Amino acid sequence: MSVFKASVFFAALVSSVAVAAPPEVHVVIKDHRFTPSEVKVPAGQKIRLIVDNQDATPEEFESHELNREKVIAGKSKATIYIGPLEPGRYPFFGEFNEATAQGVVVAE
Ligand SMILES: [Cu+2]
Repeated sequence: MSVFKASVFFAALVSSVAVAAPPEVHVVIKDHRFTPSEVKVPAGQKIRLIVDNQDATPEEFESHELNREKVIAGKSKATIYIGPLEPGRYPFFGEFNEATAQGVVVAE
């Protein structure tokens, strides 16, 4: 490999590491409930929480502990970045259906 080819190769390698996406965790909203209702995530790193609202009505993902609040239209998905988190439990709820839409992120 020439010096030029080698440097292109290493530049590509470094940039692919730099853009590595944070781990993804999926949660479904259906019948005004979160599934799973307990979401385990690794502590100490940024997480992409992808919330798939399969209900026809909008829901608002809200968590005081995670300091997040996001309206998700019916039949659509939203990405919510959380963390890096200390180990612990971080409750969340659906503000539009709080009686049933309850969950918790567990960082460990
Ligand atoms: Cu709210």
